[in-house]
Amino acid sequence: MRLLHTSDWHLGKKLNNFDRIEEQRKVMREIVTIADEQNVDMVVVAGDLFDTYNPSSEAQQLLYQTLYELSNNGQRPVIAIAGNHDSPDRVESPEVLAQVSGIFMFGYPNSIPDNAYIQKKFQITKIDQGFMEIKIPGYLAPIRILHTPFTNQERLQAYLGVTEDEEQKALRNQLQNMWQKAADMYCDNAGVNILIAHQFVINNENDTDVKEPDDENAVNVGGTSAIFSYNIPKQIQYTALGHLHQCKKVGDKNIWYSGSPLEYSFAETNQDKFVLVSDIEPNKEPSVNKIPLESGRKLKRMTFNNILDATNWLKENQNCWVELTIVSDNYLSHSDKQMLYDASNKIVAIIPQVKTTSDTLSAGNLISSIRTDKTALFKSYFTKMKGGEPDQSLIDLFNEIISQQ
Ligand SMILES: [Mn+2]
Repeated sequence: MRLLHTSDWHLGKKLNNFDRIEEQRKVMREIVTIADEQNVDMVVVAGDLFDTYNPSSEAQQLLYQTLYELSNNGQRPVIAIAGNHDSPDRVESPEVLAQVSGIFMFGYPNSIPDNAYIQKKFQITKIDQGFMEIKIPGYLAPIRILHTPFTNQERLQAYLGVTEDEEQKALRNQLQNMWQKAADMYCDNAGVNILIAHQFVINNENDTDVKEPDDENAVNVGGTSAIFSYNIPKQIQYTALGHLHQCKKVGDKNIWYSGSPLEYSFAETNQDKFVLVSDIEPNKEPSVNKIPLESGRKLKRMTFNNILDATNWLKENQNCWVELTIVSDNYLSHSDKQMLYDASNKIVAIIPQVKTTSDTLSAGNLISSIRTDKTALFKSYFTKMKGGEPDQSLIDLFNEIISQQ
């Protein structure tokens, strides 16, 4: 059985004020082409389908169109779950239309597909809360799928009931119990056993090299929401995760983050992007293949000591999104900025870095100015960021705003 695993599409996501829907259309098309060329039997999208709870209509249209194309006219099961960026109800709302195309959209950990809507191009043999077993044409073994959209402790307790035991209360223990119960009931080695989840999963309590994506809402606040690889039942042969934007295997079992299809923040600079295509057979070690995605633009963080070098580089690198740092003796002039913006229409930010002067603010006098005078603080901040003092009209404007608070 061949599975395509992708996640973190964040459809509708912008880079500062720059729209990326065209890039998203291209990379969605690339994923559909890979699914067809690789002849995959099933597709999993492991959460963060949209970037926000209220995505634009073009982002919604792109999601439905892509899932439909991936379903190959209802012959290829497609399973999409909600991430922490998605509204669980919104993810489930097209259920009636989705299921006749063989697409399953789950918003909650106890979601169950409604059998009434299923068109029988493939067979659903068992369903339960957070679980389904399917049979696809031409493949004998049943495919068991544990599907757990993003959940936090509150959501999980609402479905599973409150436990008094402190240790059992931890999210990872609750998830472990829930998964183990389903695995013991449905997953023997006569079938293919898969878990789909959108969580922060690390190898164990000592695994410190994993970071949540930049400008993502962190889900692992204070370390209490991390799931460990050993919380996943032994019966599970392949875990398809979403949340981290880098393609990554967790520990030495087949627990995988596919990563996002595009570089979404400057912290992802130089991360290659992939989908994972895996062959999974009952009672065997899966073979996992990373297939590169190439249609996205690169994000570059560049530093230059003068405007000329910067504009030359920009002219030669028209295809990347750029965060530019310009190191200089003074504050950047309007005409300097204009030259840079004329050289490229993909400058996301210009950071002027004025060479250190003797009156650089220290943390100590910053704190004392917060306590004394907001205007003085504003002046120092502006001077530090822009390399020159604000003029009187700006100070007046600032004072006006402050007086209205
Ligand atoms: Mn996420």
